[in-house]
Amino acid sequence: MFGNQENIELEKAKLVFVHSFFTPSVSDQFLSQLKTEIAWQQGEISLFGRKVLEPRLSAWYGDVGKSYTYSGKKQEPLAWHESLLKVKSAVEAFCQKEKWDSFTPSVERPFNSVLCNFYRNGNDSMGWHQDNEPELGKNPLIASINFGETRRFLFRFKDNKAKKFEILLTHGSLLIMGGEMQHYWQHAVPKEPRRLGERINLTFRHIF
Ligand SMILES: O=C(O)CCC(=O)C(=O)O
Repeated sequence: MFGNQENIELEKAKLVFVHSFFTPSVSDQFLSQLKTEIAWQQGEISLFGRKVLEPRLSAWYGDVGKSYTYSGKKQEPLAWHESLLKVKSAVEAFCQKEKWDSFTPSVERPFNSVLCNFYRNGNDSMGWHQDNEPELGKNPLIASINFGETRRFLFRFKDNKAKKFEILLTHGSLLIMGGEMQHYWQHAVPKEPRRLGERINLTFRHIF
């Protein structure tokens, strides 16, 4: 674990990327367990006044009462299960060793929730957004784990979209977004129709 760590300083943001946070064989196991154990659902969003299905499956897990409202929908948490808790403790142990600046209040406390996303193939995607809902606190620390197909993860500066950055999220990798990132930067997972494989992403969060 923890091979190939990169610390990336962006304007108003800190990123940590660990290419091989989990080994390929451990990652294979998590991928197949999570695929069957998570209660995947395809949610609906409103787009220009029309209800459309989200281009991916998702599920929200967490401590009792830690609900999360995004895209206009309130999600009540499902109860943690073993695979999610195993990933969570590895990620927490890593985050607690790292130095995070004072803009990141949640690092002293464990993550208490996770948004799980399942991309069935390269036609599934996540549009531009910021993780800035009020229940995440002022400057959230978001830890994102990836299993399965490699996908591009794009960043753009909100007030100057020409400022961009991108990273390839690979099988077993960990990406942590910290600092003031969610105020100044948006992120997205674009469609990549040539990528055929399945991908699971878990973003651990702290809900206040
Ligand atoms: O699938 C990913 O890597 C992105 C997930 C994401 O942006 C989110 O959960 O807010």
